[in-house]
Amino acid sequence: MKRAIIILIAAALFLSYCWLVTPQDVRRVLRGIGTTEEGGGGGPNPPASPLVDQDFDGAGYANSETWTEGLDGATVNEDYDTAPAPLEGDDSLFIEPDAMPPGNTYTYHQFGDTDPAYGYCLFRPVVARYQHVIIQFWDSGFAVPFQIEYRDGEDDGDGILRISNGSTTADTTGELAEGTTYHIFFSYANGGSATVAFSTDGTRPTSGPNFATTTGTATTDANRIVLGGANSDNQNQLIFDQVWVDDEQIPEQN
Ligand SMILES: [Ca+2]
Ligand SMILES: [Ca+2]
Ligand SMILES: [Ca+2]
Ligand SMILES: [Ca+2]
Repeated sequence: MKRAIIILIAAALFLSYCWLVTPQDVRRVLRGIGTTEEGGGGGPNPPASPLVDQDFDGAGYANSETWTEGLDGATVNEDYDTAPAPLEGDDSLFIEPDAMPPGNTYTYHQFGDTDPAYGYCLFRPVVARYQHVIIQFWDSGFAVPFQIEYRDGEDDGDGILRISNGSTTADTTGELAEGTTYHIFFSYANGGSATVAFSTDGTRPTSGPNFATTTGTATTDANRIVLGGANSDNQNQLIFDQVWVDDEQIPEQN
C-alpha cells in the first residue's frame, strides 16, 4: 500500500509538472488517499464538482473564483499563513474586525441560485467572544435566508452555533473552543429545513450536541456564500479554509 501511494504521488507530481493536472488536483488525490495536511485532523472527501471550491492557496483567492470583500476598515486576508494557519495547504483566510463599534467584515462569492445548498469549511476561532455571524447564504437580492452565528455569552472563549432559517433559530448545545480547528457542515433548503453540524475529526454528526436543525420561514434560494460578518467584539480573530458549496451533501471522512 505504501509503495502504491508513493507511486501515485510521483505520478501526480509528474503530471502536475507537465501541466496535465493542476496542483489543486494533486491535493485532491492526496486527500483521497488519506495523506491530507488539513489541520483539523482528516477531513471530508472532496465533492466531485462543487459549486464553490475555495482553499485560498496561491496568490489571492484560488480557482479563479471572484470573492468580494466588505472591510469597514478591518482585515480580510486570503493569503494568511501565520501559525496556526494554514489550516490546509498554503494559505488560509483570516478575518479580524478592526474598530469599535465593529462593522461588517466579510468576503462573499456568488455561485447562483441553488436549492438545496450544502456547505462545508474548516473553521478555527483564534479569539471569539460574544456574538459573531460567521457564515451566511445570501439570496440573489442580498437578503439572508440562512446564517450561522457563534455565540459565547459568557465571554470565556467557547461558544455554541446558532442557525437562522428566516426568522426561526436552533442552537447546538456543543461548544467550539478558541484554539481548536473544526469541520463545519451546513445545509439550507428553500422552504425546508436548515442544519449545522461540527466535529474535530471530519465526521458529520446528524444528531447529538454538535448538531442543530430547524424548519424555518425562508423562501428564497441560496445564491452566495459569505464568510465572516457582523459581530459584537472587535477583538475576534477567525480563520477559515477549504470551503465547499454543492447541490449535494458534502461527504464526511471515510
Ligand atoms: Ca488553504
Ligand atoms: Ca483581502
Ligand atoms: Ca491566497
Ligand atoms: Ca462560553
